[in-house]
Amino acid sequence: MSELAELTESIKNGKRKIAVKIVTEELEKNTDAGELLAALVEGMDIVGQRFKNNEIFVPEVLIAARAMKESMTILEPILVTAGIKPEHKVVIGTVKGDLHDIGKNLVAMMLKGANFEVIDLGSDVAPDAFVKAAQESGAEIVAMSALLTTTMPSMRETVEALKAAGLSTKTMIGGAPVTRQYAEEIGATGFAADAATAVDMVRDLVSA
Ligand code: B1M
Repeated sequence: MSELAELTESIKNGKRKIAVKIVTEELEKNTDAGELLAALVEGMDIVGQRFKNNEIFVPEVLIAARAMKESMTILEPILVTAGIKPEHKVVIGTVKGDLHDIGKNLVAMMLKGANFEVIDLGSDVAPDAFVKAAQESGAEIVAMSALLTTTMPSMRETVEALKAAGLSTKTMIGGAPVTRQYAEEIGATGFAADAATAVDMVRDLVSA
């Protein structure tokens, strides 16, 4: 098996130390940083697919994401020097009044794994904070998570606040009580039921 294939495997299986070792050694051998990034992203893509198919669950995804994150810590400065940077930005947060951030963090990690620049505003994020972040970053997408039925209206308020600010930013929503029908009702651009689908959705939205 080639080193790149082994790197993909190590992410897929959440083998953090092996992934970090391969990235370090390959950089010493002057392997192209872009190729290493592609191998890492491929590993996270497989993790996303397996999660979507219920073949693995949240803990395995978190372990893989940690392996990805540590590998990226080493790779990132090299990518920056080489001028390779994420092409698209996503602002993400859990909406106002809502402190649940485990699902949102999972979505953020998977997006980073897919090489998106993620501006994570955390939880309990007010509509105007989403607007400010979208304006300042120029992100193409604002992604919102809600776990409480009582905080879902804040998604509508955020969609409206973005429009009122004259931004053409696309919006994606998700979280256990959120449905596609609700997304349509409030005028959100997209809905995703899980973190892997969220990555597919963001890819579709930025290429549309
Ligand atoms: Co809370 N809580 N909680 N809670 N809590 C729920 C959500 C609840 C369903 C439990 C219950 O009653 N059965 C219930 C909500 C009822 C409702 O509104 N329908 C509830 C309640 C009522 C509350 C409090 C009000 C309790 C109280 O104080 N009386 C309170 C509210 C606090 C607040 O937010 N203001 C509260 C507090 C908490 C804790 C702080 C203790 C803790 C949160 C810790 C944290 O997140 N840092 C907590 C937890 C852990 C839960 C449960 C047990 C687990 C949620 C979770 O993390 N799931 C939850 C019950 C349950 O779901 N079984 C519950 C795992 C996570 C990976 O899944 O977030 O759904 P999830 O994310 C998924 C998808 O939804 C999707 O992708 C993820 C992975 O595939 N997804 C997106 C999520 N965001 C997305 C965004 C996207 C796309 C997909 O695009 C942008």
